Amino acid sequence: MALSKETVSDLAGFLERAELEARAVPQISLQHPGITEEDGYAIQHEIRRRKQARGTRIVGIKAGLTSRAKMKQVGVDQPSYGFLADYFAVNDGERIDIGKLIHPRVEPEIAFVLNRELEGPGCHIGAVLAATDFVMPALEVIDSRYENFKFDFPSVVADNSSSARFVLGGRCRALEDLDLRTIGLVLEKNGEPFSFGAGAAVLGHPAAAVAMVVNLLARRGESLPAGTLVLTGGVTEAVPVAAGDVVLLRTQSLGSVSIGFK
Ligand code: OOG
Ligand code: MG
Repeated sequence: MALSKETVSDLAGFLERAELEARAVPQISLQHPGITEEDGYAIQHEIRRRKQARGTRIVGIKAGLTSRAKMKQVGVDQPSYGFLADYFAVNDGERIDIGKLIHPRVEPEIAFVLNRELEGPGCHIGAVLAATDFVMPALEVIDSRYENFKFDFPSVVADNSSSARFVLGGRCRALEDLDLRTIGLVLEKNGEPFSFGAGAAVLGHPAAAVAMVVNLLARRGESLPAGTLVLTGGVTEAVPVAAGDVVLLRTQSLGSVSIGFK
């Protein structure tokens, strides 16, 4: 760790205020050039602790930057994780108030719900598949708190991997008859196709993203309890949105899910 406990606490307050006030701030590594990945997670976990202390529930976890398309879009070449708070959840088809966000983007993801605890280190795809209750298609709304959506790895980790909102929809299905690697999907904005992908874009298999998160959490002595929702990361690049836009995700075998902005 390069940062003191006080600095971690100050930066957690700084980034959480930016989130709650929907205000872009400079990337924290500009002020703290020596900041490490471990510092980034310490800040993220401090933001999570503050929210929980105020009564916010943590409803899941997300993997970030798990596909080439996503890494290329933001210029970071390493996967991360972030937490999902109760107020991030949006209903399928809902139109959300864009004024509460800074410069949102929407990305297509595959969500897992666990029926058994997963614990690392050494968690692998087999363990994840054995512990999966069902999968569903999801849209994640990301909203970096940094000016111009620009960041390096420790900065985005500290900013809870840009988490802002998410919506689950379509059909929930057990894994038995699905090959998540070859499931195709189309992301549309306002009726126009924007991007296309298949599950294998996410670390070769979306279950690998769940294992990755479990193994990263193990470094802090944490596991994922039964019932946890896990978003496995954007399959394609994310689409920027403005008021009036509607984004629809169509998937092969898992149905569709949408979100709008007003
Ligand atoms: C970082 C968050 C990445 C994903 O699915 O790749 C993420 C970002 O792109 O701002 O949620
Ligand atoms: Mg995401």
